[in-house]
Amino acid sequence: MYHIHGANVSSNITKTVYVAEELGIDFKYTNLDLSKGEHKSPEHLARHPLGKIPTLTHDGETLFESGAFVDISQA
Ligand SMILES: N[C@@H](CCC(=O)N[C@@H](CS)C(=O)NCC(=O)O)C(=O)O
Repeated sequence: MYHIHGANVSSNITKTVYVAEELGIDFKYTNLDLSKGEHKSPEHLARHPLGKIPTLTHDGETLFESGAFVDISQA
């Protein structure tokens, strides 16, 4: 299953979720609380070295850059 980590803050997260929904991808969504610094936790820094969201994890690999999610969804 795909796993998106995001936060309710911007279109970068919204478009990632929209693309996953539009493609009918089975995914789990976890909302990170930026005010608590959850995006800078060691766990999230292992997914994204700059501690940003959104991230897309699948089979132990994590992708980031929401524009890249949109690009690969069109492949
Ligand atoms: N170009 C990246 C931008 C990622 C980005 O800057 N995300 C923001 C939220 S939209 C973020 O993580 N902000 C928290 C921070 O930089 O600490 C993308 O499109 O995924």
